[in-house]
Amino acid sequence: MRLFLALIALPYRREFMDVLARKNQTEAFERISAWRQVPAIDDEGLAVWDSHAILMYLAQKHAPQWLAPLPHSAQMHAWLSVSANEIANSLQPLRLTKVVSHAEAADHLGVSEALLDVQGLERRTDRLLKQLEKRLGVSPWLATVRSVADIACYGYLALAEEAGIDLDGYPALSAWRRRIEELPGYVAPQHTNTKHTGEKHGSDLST
Ligand SMILES: N[C@@H](CCC(=O)N[C@@H](CS)C(=O)NCC(=O)O)C(=O)O
Repeated sequence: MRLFLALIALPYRREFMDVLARKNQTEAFERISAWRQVPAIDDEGLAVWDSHAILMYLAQKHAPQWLAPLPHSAQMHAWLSVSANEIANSLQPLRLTKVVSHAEAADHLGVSEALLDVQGLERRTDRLLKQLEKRLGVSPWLATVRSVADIACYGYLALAEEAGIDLDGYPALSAWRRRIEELPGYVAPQHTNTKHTGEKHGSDLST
């Protein structure tokens, strides 16, 4: 979200929400985010939640050049869905297991520590990376033209190294990352380098 706001040069005020410490579990936050999840925005009294809904909303309101026109709009929605499903169920939780303790990751994902299937997450991440490499080997952008789908998917791909992934074997995916990083206004994601101890909570889980 920070990245898209920077790319479209839209001023905003940011508030950090510490979800690992469950600071999101309040009725006040629910008024902005129905599921009490980050990210969510308050645009002069209009609450918009879910990263994909926010990207679409901001692009429609301020930056229509980031919306793929027909027929590519179908691919844009498909890749937004990949971000919400395949990435959210592979690379995103895999990274979590590396940047916080396994106990915290399991707690955040709503499973017992014994059921935290890191190998399963690695397998799903591997499939995701292969699909992305295949797509980006034939198209510079996920929806053929540059769109909010690239930004949605980039968030956790930018942090792949934090999930213990080396993208050396994925040249098309790496070139796509570099294309995004060369866009005017680009800001790098905030990296998390230390494991949580259980006492200190400050990891920014949303991109
Ligand atoms: N589909 C939502 C998912 C958001 C989501 O899962 N947010 C997580 C952090 S990355 C969260 O707020 N978790 C806290 C909780 O569920 O209590 C989106 O893409 O914005």
